[in-house]
Formats: sequence, C-alpha cells, structure tokens
Amino acid sequence: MTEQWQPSACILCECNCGIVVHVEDRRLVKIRGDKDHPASRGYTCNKALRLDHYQNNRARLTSPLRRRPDGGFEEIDWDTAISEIAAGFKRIARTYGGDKIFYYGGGGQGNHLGGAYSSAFLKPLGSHYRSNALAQEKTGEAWVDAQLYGGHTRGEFEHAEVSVFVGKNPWMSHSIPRARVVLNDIAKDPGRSMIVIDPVLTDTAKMADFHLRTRPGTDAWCLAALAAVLVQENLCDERFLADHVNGADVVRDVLREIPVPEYAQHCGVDEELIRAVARRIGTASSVSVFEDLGVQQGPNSTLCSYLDKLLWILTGNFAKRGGQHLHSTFGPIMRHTPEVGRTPVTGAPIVAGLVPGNVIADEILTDHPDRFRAMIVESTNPAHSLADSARCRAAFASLELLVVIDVAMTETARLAHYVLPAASQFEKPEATFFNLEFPHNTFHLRHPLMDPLPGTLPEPEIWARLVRALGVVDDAELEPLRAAARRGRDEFTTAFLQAMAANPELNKVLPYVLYETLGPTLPDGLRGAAALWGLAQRAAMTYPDAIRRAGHADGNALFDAILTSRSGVTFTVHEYADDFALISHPDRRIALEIPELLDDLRGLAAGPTPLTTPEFPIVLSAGERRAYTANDIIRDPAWRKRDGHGALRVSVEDAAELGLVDGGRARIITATGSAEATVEITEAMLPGHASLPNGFGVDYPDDDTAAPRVTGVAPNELTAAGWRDRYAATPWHKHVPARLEPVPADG
Ligand SMILES: Nc1nc2c(c(=O)[nH]1)N[C@H]1C(S)=C(S)[C@@H](COP(=O)(O)OP(=O)(O)OC[C@H]3O[C@@H](n4cnc5c(=O)[nH]c(N)nc54)[C@H](O)[C@@H]3O)O[C@H]1N2
Ligand SMILES: Nc1nc2c(c(=O)[nH]1)N[C@H]1C(S)=C(S)[C@@H](COP(=O)(O)OP(=O)(O)OC[C@H]3O[C@@H](n4cnc5c(=O)[nH]c(N)nc54)[C@H](O)[C@@H]3O)O[C@H]1N2
Ligand code: SF4
Ligand SMILES: [Mo]
Repeated sequence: MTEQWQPSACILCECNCGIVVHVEDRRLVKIRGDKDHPASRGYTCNKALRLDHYQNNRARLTSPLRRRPDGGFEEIDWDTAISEIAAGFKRIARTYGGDKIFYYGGGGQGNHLGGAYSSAFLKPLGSHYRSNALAQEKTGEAWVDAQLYGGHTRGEFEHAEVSVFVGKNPWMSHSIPRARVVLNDIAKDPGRSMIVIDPVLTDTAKMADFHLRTRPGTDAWCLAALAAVLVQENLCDERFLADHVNGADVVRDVLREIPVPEYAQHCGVDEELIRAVARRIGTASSVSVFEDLGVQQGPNSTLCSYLDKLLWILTGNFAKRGGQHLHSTFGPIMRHTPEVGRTPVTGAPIVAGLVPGNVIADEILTDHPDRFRAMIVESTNPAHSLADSARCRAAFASLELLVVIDVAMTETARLAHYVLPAASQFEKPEATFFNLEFPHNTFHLRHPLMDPLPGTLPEPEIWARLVRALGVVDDAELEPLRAAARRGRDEFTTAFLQAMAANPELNKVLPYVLYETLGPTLPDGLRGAAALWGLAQRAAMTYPDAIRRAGHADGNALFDAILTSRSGVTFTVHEYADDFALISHPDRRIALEIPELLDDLRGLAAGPTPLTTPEFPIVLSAGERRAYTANDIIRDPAWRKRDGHGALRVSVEDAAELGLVDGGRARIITATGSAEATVEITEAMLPGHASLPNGFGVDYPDDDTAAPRVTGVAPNELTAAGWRDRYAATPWHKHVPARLEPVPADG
C-alpha cells in the first residue's frame, strides 16, 4: 500500500467494513476493501464505492443555523450558537426540570464516538430520557435476551453447519462480516445448510436450502411449530439442557401441546418442510440464527425473538464453534437489563433504557405537565425514520427548543431552532460500537482522512464547548490531570483515579474530562478519541483474559494499540467455554422460562388475526433493504446505480387483479397517508404482499439554486404509531395494511 491509500471504514451499514481510500482535493476518488481490517479482511459490497456521495454533496451544512421568526434560517457563528443553546437548555431545566430534555440519536451505522460525549452535557442538566433507532427494532429482542442470559448474542455463520435467517436478508442488508462471501461458501458446501424464513423470495432465500415462505406476519406460528417439532421428535440436547439451562421443562410442556399441522397451515408453510427444517436444526453439529426486521418490525415481534432463540437453546448450540455466542462489548450500545421503565406521559415501556420511537410524538403533543419540552437530535433523522412522519413533524415543531447536530440539512433539521453542522465521518476520528463478534471481537478507530469542512466541528468538540458553556466544571480541577497526561499513560491513570475519588461529580462529565485532559496529548488529530481511554480501561477490567489473549497487557496497552492500528484491532479473543462466564445470571445458566411469553405462546392456539381489512387488503412492508439503500445516510439520489425511484414491488397476481403495470405508477393508501410509486411486478412477492424500500423520500436540491426535491416514497408517511409490539412498543413497519390503485399514465 502506497502512502496515498489511507485506511478508514464504510459507514453505510453496521458492518463498517475496512476500506482504503485515495483522497484527492477532498474527494474520495478511489475506494477499495482494506485487507488489513481484522473483521472484513478486504471485503466490501457494492455500496462502499459510492461513499463520495456522502462526503461531498449539496445537502452538507457549513455553518451553525438559527431559525428566524419567519421560519427561514440564518447563519450564526459558533460562539453565538453554543452560548444560546446552552442558555436555552439551562432555561428549560430550570423552568420544567432537566428530565423534560429528551436526547435522540447519538450515532448512525458507523459513528458512535461523538455520542459518547453527549452525557457530559445531558447529565449536569438532569436530562435522562433518551432513545435512538434501536428502539425501533432491537428492544424486544433485548428484553428477551436480558431475561435469558443478560447479553446480546451473535451467530458464528462463518463456521455454522446450519445458518438460519429469520426475517433477515443478509445478501442485501449484510450485518454479518463478509456476508456475501459467507453466504456463497454455505451455498457451495453440500455439508452445510441455509434456512430462510421470509415471505419474499429474497436474494438470500434464492440461495437457501430451505425457504420457509411464511405468510407475512405469521412467523410466530412457524417458529412455534419448529420448536414444537424439536420437542415432540426428541431433537433437544438433553445434556446441554440439564447442565446449562433452567426452566426447560416448563417450556417443553407448552411446546409438546402444539398441533404442528395446524400451525403449519396458519403460517402457510408445508408441514413436511417444517419438520425437515426442525430435523436439520436438531441434528446439526452447529447452528447459528439471525433474526432481523422481518420479525422485529412485525406482529408478535417479541414472541418471535423468544421462539427463534429456543431453536438454538433447545438444541444446545451455544458455546461451541459455529454456534450462537454472547460476546464482549467495547462501547455500550444497549443495556441488557430486564427492568422496564415507563415513559412519563403515556407510560410506555422503556426497554434497554430507550424510549420507544413510536410514542415520542405522544410524549410531546399533549398538555401533560411531564411532556418533553426540548430535544437534542444527533446523527439521526427521526422526522423521516419514525412511524407517522406527519405527526412527528407536528410534535417536533411544537417543542420549545430543538437542536439538531448533523452533517446535512435533513427533514428533522428543517424543524429545528438551531442546526449544528458536524464534520463528516471522514473528517474526524470516528468509530463504530457495533462490535458484536465472538470469539474474536474487533474495534476500529478511524483516523481523519482530511480536515473538517470549513464551518463544521467534530461532535466531541461541539459537546465540549456546550459543557464549557454550562460552567459546571472548574477548569483548575483539570490542571493536574493535564499535567499527568503529558507525563504518560500510567501517571494519567493514577491522577485520573485520584481526581474521580476526590470529586465524584466529575464522573457525570467523564468524557469531557478525558477530552480536556488526555485529549490534547493524543497524536494525529485524534483528540476526539480520548473517551476511548475510559472504554479501554473498562474492557480490560471486564475481560482481562480475553484482552490479554488478544495481545494487550492492560487497558493502557489496548488504548495505545487502538490509537496506532489504523485498520483496527482485535481487542478480545475468547474461548468457547467463556460463553458461560458471559451469562450475567449468578448461576451462569440460561433462564429459559419467560412467563408472559409462554402465555402468548399458548395464546397462538387461537390462530392469526389478520390486520388487513377489505378497505386495506394488502400487507405493505414499508422499508426493505436493497442494493442501493442505506438508511438516510446518503441524500443525493445520484448515488444509486439502479432502482433510482425505489420501486413498489408487487406480486404478479395482485398486479393482474388491480390492473397495475410494470414500470407504471401506483397509489399506495394506508390509514395514515398516501403516496405514489413506480411499480415493479415480481414473482418474489406473495399475493397480498407489497414492499417499498427504505432510505427514499428524502429531499435533495438538483443544483445550488433549486429548491430541494424528493425522490421516492418516504415510508413513514404511510405508517402509524399505534401499530406496535406490546412489550417493547417496536413498530410494525413490515406489516402495514394498505390499498393499491393504478395511477393512469396521463395523470
Ligand atoms: N442495503 C442496506 N443494508 C442495510 C441497511 C440499509 O439501509 N440498506 N440498513 C441496516 C439496518 S439499520 C438494519 S436494521 C438492517 C436490517 O436488515 P434486514 O432486516 O435484513 O432488512 P429488511 O429488508 O428491512 O427486512 C428483512 C426481511 O424481512 C422480510 N419480511 C417482511 N415481512 C416479513 C414477515 O412477516 N416475516 C418474515 N419472516 N420476514 C418478513 C423482508 O422480505 C426482508 O427480506 O440492515 C442494515 N443493512
Ligand atoms: N418505515 C420504516 N421506518 C424505519 C425502518 C424501516 O425499515 N421502515 N427502519 C428503522 C431502522 S432499523 C433504523 S436503524 C432507522 C434509521 O433511521 P435514523 O435513525 O434516522 O438513521 P439514519 O437514517 O442512519 O440517519 C443518519 C443521520 O446521520 C447523519 N450523519 C451522517 N454522518 C454523520 C456524522 O458524522 N455526524 C452527525 N451528527 N450526523 C451524521 C445523516 O446525515 C443522517 O441524517 O430507521 C428506522 N425507520
Ligand atoms: S454497506 Fe455494509 S457491507 Fe457494504 S461495504 Fe459498507 S459496511 Fe460493508
Ligand atoms: Mo436499523
């Protein structure tokens, strides 16, 4: 590699594949996979090559903006913005209490470093309600995980004999390292099997050995039938259950009663296929399972999370090569605690510490005294990504203070009182906290490829300025730490522990303290990486042996390795048996019995209740991942090489019945709203099921003078906040009752 190739990572999905980039005149002119990245090992998909559309585009912000009374924005300087914003939040906290300040976001697919500093501003104000996109997908699963074993698990698909994808299309959406290589390897190997549960004949399903083509929204019956066959045909791993699992008998009693033929009919899958799949799972040497939005954003989502975990737990596919694993954590993404809090206005469940996205508007649009009055939105676009965009817009517009920190002018930013322009992810140190692998887990600190675009600042600096403006830290207290940091890591460690013991209040602003003291001593523009020092110490204390096995003597050694390894480091190497130690229950056993969900499982006997009606007879999946979608990260529609308008995919049968033509236009009507899209007729869809892609419907100016124009359908103009899971209040985006009508070509 010559000097001009600089290591970084793709930021378009949670994999954050390592890339090397050739930068010319601030453009990412050439991009390749980085062979030295410990997780992706040179792999990228088609999307990484298009990253310059994120870095350079007409939506980028270059100055702090303040909303004028007439609704337009004026540019203001950073000092004015920071002091007015800090004063504004202080006023809200003083008048109503700091808990009326709601924080949403903190990172997207690849940028979690900036959000790590937010607590230093929020905690002194007394703000503690927070959320992000994970509360639209992963909280139901997290609640189940918390009770089963107290952590997040991942399958080891690279080595699994049997891989199961439930409502997950990894060929398009990835989420596992080197997804397409791994899927191809599985498909080529006659000794291994791929099982896909999905109503759509996806690119992944096409490669599968077994495709369980469930009717949309009926996965609970399919999964229950699979688990029932495991029990009824004695395919469970008795030894594993006896040694490592509590409550298995109660669960098996419920599964033993399940009438498999009936449940097969309920989900529309052939009974013999279900039995064959259960037998394949029950007799394999290793099984890995990945559930994603197809079930997490549909009816019975939390129950489905429970049932698909039964598949690998009942068969003992834990703590062995190719099985399912708990893993180390570097930066905290989600808390796995069984406690469920309640939101202040609607009393909705707060799982994993996150307010459900579907109730945010209701927590604002009310005269309840405990309503949220102000909001900080960082690196996310909730006015577009939360259910029922129109209502979200109304809610955000009614706030007394809304501040948005983003690289681009977004749908949410347009509603803000202040917009703060962030440096892009290639202009600052940045990192993902989606470090979810086992036995080797990796962490990648990306170095800046160039200076921040003039006018922008990295988030760590934005938060530091805001904390300074609050005036909660006596700068003199930081002097000894600054001096110690200049003398070396060990001296800093000692001084840091002393300072924290002497003034526990400093704990509240810990990331700020690190930024101000250790930060200035870090090389190569890496000041923003200072917070990682604290996380490295914590990792070293939590996983001492696994960190040493990965070659790091202690937290300081790990931190230094992170600073110098520009393509990323392996931070933990676990042994398979360590999985048991990672179970957080004191007896290190899996607790299989979840009474509420067992009740729901019994309740499945009543059969599915369709959500569709004669008025809205089609199930619309609003937000499918495709070859050229990447949430809202790239706004310029020119980044797409195909499917530029984000086609509405419909079945051959529905098209014929409704008079829809391929390439023609259709109107999509739901109880919430309506939209128009280009039609694609495909055998991939079942009759009664249609899909729209995610990531469309954001606006972008055609040229510097034009008003922004919207391409494709914004999915959440069609979704409703009330369609949600009863445990985690996660949305049913994949299951929106809708009506389709042809739009005549001339109108
Ligand atoms: N290309 C691309 N990749 C991405 C992203 C992106 O925007 N674009 N986003 C990233 C993010 S944030 C996430 S969370 C992941 C999501 O990754 P996935 O969950 O894989 O993405 P989706 O396509 O939204 O949904 C998965 C599947 O659910 C299926 N489905 C719909 N209804 C049902 C149902 O009733 N039952 C079952 N079993 N399946 C159903 C759909 O047919 C689809 O194939 O992708 C990540 N990767
Ligand atoms: N109907 C429907 N709705 C959905 C989904 C669906 O399938 N259907 N999927 C849901 C899921 S799984 C997810 S994850 C969410 C995703 O939705 P969001 O949480 O809104 O996240 P992104 O779309 O990734 O938005 C990322 C934002 O970060 C900004 N950004 C990029 N880089 C930086 C940076 O360095 N600093 C800052 N401050 N900002 C930056 C981008 O400009 C963009 O505005 O959508 C959810 N909404
Ligand atoms: S989109 Fe995801 S899988 Fe594709 S290169 Fe980027 S990080 Fe890797
Ligand atoms: Mo997501």
